[in-house]
Amino acid sequence: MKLGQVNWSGRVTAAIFEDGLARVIPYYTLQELIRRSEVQNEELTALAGRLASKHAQPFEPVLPIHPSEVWACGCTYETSASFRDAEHGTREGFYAYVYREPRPESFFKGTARVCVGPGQGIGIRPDSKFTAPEPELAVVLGAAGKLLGYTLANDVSAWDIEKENPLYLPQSKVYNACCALGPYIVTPDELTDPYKLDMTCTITRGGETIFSGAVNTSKLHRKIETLVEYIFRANSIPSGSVLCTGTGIIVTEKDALAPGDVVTISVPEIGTLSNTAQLV
Ligand code: DO4
Ligand code: MG
Repeated sequence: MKLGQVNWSGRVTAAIFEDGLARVIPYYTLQELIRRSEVQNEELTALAGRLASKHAQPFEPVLPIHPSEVWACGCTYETSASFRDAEHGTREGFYAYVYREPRPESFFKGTARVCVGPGQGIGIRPDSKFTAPEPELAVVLGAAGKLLGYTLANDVSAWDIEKENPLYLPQSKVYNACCALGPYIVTPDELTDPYKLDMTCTITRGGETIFSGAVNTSKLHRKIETLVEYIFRANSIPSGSVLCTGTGIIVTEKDALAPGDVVTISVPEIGTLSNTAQLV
């Protein structure tokens, strides 16, 4: 099942997406639907199917969930770790260490406040000269880290700020419109193997493609369950949160985002997430 949200009757409303149309689930956001499924112990897909309108209509997907929290993991693909080590002036092997060691890198990416949906603007900090998209597979988590579904994330990052000093990582990662999510959340009964997804990313400027990259999630160096287990250690993350699993597509400084650039991330099983970069 593909779940998400639409604007219906002036409110953000949960919906099931089928064949290019949407069936709204009146009076529920996706967060509220998840909470209800947990309170009454009913599978999310069963509850959604039961409450959805029978009438399918054309709707544009908006932010698929207003997440309680967004967490992210890093250096989960070899390309991300080796690029960062090569870029970094001070400590050789700093990123290779977390790629190799059992404990993954994880960080707090923000809340719904910093999230944008399909078609909305992604942020470039005015104090960054090298902001890059990080296309990532993301998971939506329920109570106690139950995996409710998969979506796409853009962990937009001010890499020059991270490169200046690793202690600046939170400033490179967390700011207005730093996280795009969408277009849909695909439930695990429909997406049974998250480790064989072809992901592509393009950046277009003035209609011309200036960057294109691809990765298969088979290159993800960690199991998603392991990443979830680590972020939940001594850390009671609320239901309806999102975990981004790291980037395997690297955009270098020559293709640093400029205002007006369009970033498009696609995975056929999930959909296409497109956002235009803007100064925030
Ligand atoms: O180590 C810095 C962040 C890494 C990251 O966000 C990624 O690999 O996706
Ligand atoms: Mg990332």
